[in-house]
Amino acid sequence: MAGEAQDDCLFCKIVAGDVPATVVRETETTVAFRDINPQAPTHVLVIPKAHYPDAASLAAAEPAIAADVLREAGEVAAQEKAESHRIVFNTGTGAGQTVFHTHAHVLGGRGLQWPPG
Ligand code: DGP
Repeated sequence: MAGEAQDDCLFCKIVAGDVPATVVRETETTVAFRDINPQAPTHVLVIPKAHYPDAASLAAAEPAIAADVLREAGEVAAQEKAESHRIVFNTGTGAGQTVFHTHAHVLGGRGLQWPPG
């Protein structure tokens, strides 16, 4: 069923506590944890606890939870004192998505170039 945990999903395992992560925030619907391969001094991933493969499918099925993810991304930036920051949803392999469980990257703590590579 849509939104249900997937046995083969790394981020579902982090939600379940079966894979360790450095969690910085948690709500009823979301978890925020540090990226294992940080690209900036602040690099936190905000995920919905429910499994949806990308941002668009989450927003279509559960718009309130998509809003929770965005709000939490802002809260992470504030908590990290990253006033200037970037919130990114890579979508599709061509855009660099490697984990197919919706996640917002929150990047900050250094100057960020535009356009990204
Ligand atoms: P993306 O490439 O947009 O799908 O981002 C996936 C991110 O997930 C990538 O920046 C690295 C991160 N990542 C992969 N495996 C783990 C893990 O086991 N723990 C944590 N904390 N992050 C991970």
